[in-house]
Amino acid sequence: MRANNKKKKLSIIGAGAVGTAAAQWAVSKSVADTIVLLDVVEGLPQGKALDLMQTSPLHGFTAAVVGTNDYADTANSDVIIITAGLARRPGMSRDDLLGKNVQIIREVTEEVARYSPDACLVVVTNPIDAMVYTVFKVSGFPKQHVVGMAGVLDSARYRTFIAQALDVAPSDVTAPVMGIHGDNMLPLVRLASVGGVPIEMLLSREKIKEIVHRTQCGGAEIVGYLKTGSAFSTPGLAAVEMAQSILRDERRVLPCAVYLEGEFGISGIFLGVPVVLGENGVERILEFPLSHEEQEALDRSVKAVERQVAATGL
Ligand code: TXD
Repeated sequence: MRANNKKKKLSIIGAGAVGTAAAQWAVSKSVADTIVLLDVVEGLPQGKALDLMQTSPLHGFTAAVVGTNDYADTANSDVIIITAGLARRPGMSRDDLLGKNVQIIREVTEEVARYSPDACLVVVTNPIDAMVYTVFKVSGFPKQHVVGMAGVLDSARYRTFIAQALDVAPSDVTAPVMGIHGDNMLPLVRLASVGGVPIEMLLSREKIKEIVHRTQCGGAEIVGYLKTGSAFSTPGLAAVEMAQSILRDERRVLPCAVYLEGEFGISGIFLGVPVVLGENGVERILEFPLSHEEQEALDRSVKAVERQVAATGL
């Protein structure tokens, strides 16, 4: 981490389940000096921000937490996490959300871009790979400043299931996920390891298959339990991990949906790949040779994302 004494501002658009969790994690991890929570619903972000602010004596944090319906309050943010939009209900795919959320995302992007033209935008709203593309096109921001959150969450799920199967500390599991945030995502088996030992040497093929499948359906498993919404704690923390790496120039290597121009043989769409996140946003894409099967799986992701992007009408 590099020293940087400039005061930092993080805004979170959407004070729903994920936005609120993100605000809570951002406060508890003290990632910024000012944290703004914005929603269209009057009173909702104000109430939630006030409640969070009142944790400060217990937590001992000094950040200001502001709840608002006015984008002027987000002005000059360093990072903006966008969670506004509808969430899935049982039986709904992420694609079912597309039409409604593309409208919401257009509006939100125009406003945040107007007030914070230099910000890095971390997009969470589903279907993520198409929504982050929408944000990129509507904002006109450089590609380094627009990034989608999905891989950090999917990888956290993958790591959790591996850790449970081997009864080891989850933080010692490395397990990257690439591709679309959906059934065609690619949890990489070859590169998953525990303390540096490949999981293929520790777990049976059947067990690995089961873990990969559970990771791919990880979102639906939670929607199935919750019924009225989708996962929020880990998505909120995943978005904050990304924001933190940018705000503090940590240069974390995280799987993120970024705009590809030839990397992995893919161009013109956002897709999950390993990237370095630092003060300039996407500092670098870590490109490496894929096996034939991995490339095939990634190509299936590309097709699915291209279908989504076509449906945005952009
Ligand atoms: O991995 C991932 N990327 C995801 C994505 C993981 C979990 C959730 N994911 C998606 O995030 C989910 O499918 C949704 O599309 C978003 C937000 O999920 P959340 O669970 O937080 O949804 P809520 O609780 O319904 O909150 C959405 C909020 C709600 O308070 C609305 O009033 C607000 O968004 N909203 C708006 N805010 C500002 N401006 C506009 N136009 C607006 N429209 C709705």
